[in-house]
Amino acid sequence: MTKPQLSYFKARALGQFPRVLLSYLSIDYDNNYIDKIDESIIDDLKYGQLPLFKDTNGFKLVQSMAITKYISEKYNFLGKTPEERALVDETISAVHIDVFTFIIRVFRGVEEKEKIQELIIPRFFAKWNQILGEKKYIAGGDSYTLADLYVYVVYEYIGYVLPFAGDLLYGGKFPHLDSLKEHFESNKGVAEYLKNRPVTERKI
Ligand SMILES: N[C@@H](CCC(=O)N[C@@H](CS)C(=O)NCC(=O)O)C(=O)O
Repeated sequence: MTKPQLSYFKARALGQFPRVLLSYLSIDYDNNYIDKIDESIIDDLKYGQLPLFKDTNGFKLVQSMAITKYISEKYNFLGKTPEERALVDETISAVHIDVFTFIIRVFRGVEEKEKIQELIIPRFFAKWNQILGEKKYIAGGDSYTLADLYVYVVYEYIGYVLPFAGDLLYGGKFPHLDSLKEHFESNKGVAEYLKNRPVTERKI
């Protein structure tokens, strides 16, 4: 295997974190779109779930956060000090467990949409905007890390899945988050990924 491979459905959801990461770091990878989990892949899926990352040395890994951390560690994108790395963990947990999961629950009608404005925006997006205004990088330090990438991805994603949330967030209301988005989207690899990202049937 000459290239690492990322397998995930033709959806954004959890696959977008490793896909954007691999693109941002200019890693030449096989972006393997899966229609359904069948016998061709099931044996590689430890818990029967995607995403799956296969490295060039044959190493296989599932769980999106483990995948993004593994790649980031290899490419020095995880933070330089124990404190910075801890803040990266803190941020990606907040993005994945608290915000991403909540977005999906609102999309499915399990949570009330009002909670986006009452809870998710003030508690998370406003805080990240404030941190970026004070420190430039979400995890402090002197360079972008996986924490910034996770915040960018979920900032872009929320307006896609829940357009009303985009109206509450975008267009200068959170200028530091807009600048973060601009940073990632002006990256050549990410721009290319966004251009080629397939339109999905299920809007997640
Ligand atoms: N905690 C896991 C969750 C993985 C997960 O829920 N994957 C879903 C798609 S988003 C899946 O493969 N579902 C298929 C199934 O459960 O049969 C991660 O972060 O990777």
